[in-house]
Amino acid sequence: MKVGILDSTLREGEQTPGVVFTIEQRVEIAKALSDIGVSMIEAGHPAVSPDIYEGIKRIVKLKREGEITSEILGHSRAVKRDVEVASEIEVDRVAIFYGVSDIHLKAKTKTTREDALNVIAEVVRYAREHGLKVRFTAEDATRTDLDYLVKVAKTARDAGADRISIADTVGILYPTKTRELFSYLVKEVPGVEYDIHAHNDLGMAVANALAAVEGGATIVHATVNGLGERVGIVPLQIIAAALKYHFNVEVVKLDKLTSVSSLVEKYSGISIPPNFPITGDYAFVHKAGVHVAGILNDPRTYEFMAPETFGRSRDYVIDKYTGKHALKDRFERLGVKLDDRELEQVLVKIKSSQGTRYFRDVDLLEIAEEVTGKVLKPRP
Ligand code: HCA
Ligand code: CU
Repeated sequence: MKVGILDSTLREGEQTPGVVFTIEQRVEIAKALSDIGVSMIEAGHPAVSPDIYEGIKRIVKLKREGEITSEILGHSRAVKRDVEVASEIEVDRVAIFYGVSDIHLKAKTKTTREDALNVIAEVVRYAREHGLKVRFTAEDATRTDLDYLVKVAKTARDAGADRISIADTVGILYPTKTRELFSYLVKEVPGVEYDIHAHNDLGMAVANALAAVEGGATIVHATVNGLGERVGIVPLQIIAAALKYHFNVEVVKLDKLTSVSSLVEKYSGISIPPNFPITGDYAFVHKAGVHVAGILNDPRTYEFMAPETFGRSRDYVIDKYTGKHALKDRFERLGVKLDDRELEQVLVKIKSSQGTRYFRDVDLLEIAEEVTGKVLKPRP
């Protein structure tokens, strides 16, 4: 299966409310993304501000020097000025977007369907004349009349775009529909490759991205931690894990995802919740007695993949859901030997406590001391 990742943390991700990256942070993030092996980096929309312009320039320079290997893209409206800026900065590819649904044509560009095709053809050709590779983005593609979307794709292709991004701009797709849409486009408009840009408004971005890949998309847009407009797009860590699990493709170095996620948490100021898949604090932490007993026998009982794959380790918490297996294991790790009866007594105390969220190791030792009447020293 041929599939790669376009990471858009620096473009879509910076469109998260409150997120701004400095030039240095942009460069560091791009470097980290290239190091883990993303195929493409959408480094920003250079016409937006001088610091984004400068950031992309620095990233392009690292690309020239061989420090970054991913293809570097600049985002661009379908206006000549934006294309000129992208060309000036010498990105590898310009990504030109145009809202093609009737809603966008009426409310934003105030163009007719026919005129929009002319604009798209003209701007794509203009970019090609400037020596740029072109991805054309059909913005709001998923609310666009299908016959018209086919015309749009053909127009962009014939004008010289070799990639087309199908943007689910407001996140309304669901998987079966996504797969159908991509299969149809691949058949009706061959000769270009397709990207899926899936927003997460209905919580299905990752599922839609997988379905698009099944339908023939060869690039999935993602951002680290799922950043992006409103509720964001496909999180890089989740799609990478899903592609590995389902299709055995490693689109990035999986064991580096956690550090990249932390880097972007730090620079974006947006922390992921503990129950976030793959890189969240609890992604590999177990709780219920039955679960912990299971993983202590064979971790596959409650883990879809080993945490080590992602540079993480497994853990479990002790509270009133805990069973004897977990408790025994925890005390063994602490270097404390309790017999069955003592373990039972500790467990009774844990279960009869009310409202205690966690029992830390010190709490457990304290309870064990009460039960045994001995002073227990944990293994150093
Ligand atoms: C935007 C629009 C976009 C473009 C996606 C793409 C969308 O915010 O400028 O270029 O593939 O969601 O439609 O992010
Ligand atoms: Cu978007």
